[in-house]
Amino acid sequence: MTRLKAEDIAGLEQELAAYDRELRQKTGLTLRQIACTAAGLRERALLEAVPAYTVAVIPVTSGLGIISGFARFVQSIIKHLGFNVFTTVETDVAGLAEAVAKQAGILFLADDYRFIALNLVTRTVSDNAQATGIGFSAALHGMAKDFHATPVLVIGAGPVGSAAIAYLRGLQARIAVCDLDQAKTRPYESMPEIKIERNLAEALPKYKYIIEATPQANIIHHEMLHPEALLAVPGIPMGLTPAAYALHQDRIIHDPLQIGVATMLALAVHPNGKRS
Ligand code: PYL
Repeated sequence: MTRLKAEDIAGLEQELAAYDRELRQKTGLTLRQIACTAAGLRERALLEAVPAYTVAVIPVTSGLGIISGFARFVQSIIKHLGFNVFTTVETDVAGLAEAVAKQAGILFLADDYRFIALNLVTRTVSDNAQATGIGFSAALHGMAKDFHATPVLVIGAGPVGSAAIAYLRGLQARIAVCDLDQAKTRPYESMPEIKIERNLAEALPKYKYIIEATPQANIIHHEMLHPEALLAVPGIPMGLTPAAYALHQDRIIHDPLQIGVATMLALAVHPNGKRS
């Protein structure tokens, strides 16, 4: 997982409403609808859960420490989805105690290795990498519409990419996967519905639908892409070069945290997609 920097998220809190409009325009879904679609629950079920939960975001100082603005941005995404949320004054263990003392039922906290949402009532955990993989897959599905006729190339079979593949399999999508590390693609060699692409440059122009889930920067240049490519690009750094992003940005879904956090919340509220 690539660690965010303060500048990656600076000012995005004020742009959440505009980002939500951009998502609606590109995918036909709002941020909350993407999260609910990915988590397998109706938007009404999420909204009905609002009175049941106060959410706490707990800053964590371990490892490389606090990322300035991280907790506040996570809080703003959760508030944007309609939930009561606060960031604890205390950090770490004291922050956990403060969150429980203030009746929080769902806790969001991240160290340098894991970012989780912990539901104290249902005793379940949702994970940012898994939520990001399924959230961006749901967003791409909203943009692409015909997954059944057209294969999706997943670049990177790490925690985010493998979650995306699992979600796409659930949609009976046609899937291709490419990863430099053959150990990451080996689990898919026995799956007939998944094609393994060994060479990214050769594969890219063949695919209209792409999920770029690698920690590499600048591996996708404009001329490598299918002319009608639609891309889901979770997190930072972005695999596309700035020039490729500028040329394609009306057909790209990209953010550092928004879709992942929104989907974590939907999963935390209804961990196994209980429909109601
Ligand atoms: C959750 C993000 C998504 C991509 N990389 C992950 C990352 O940057 N993780 C580190 C988060 C550290 C947060 C810090 C704080 O401010 O509480 N412990």
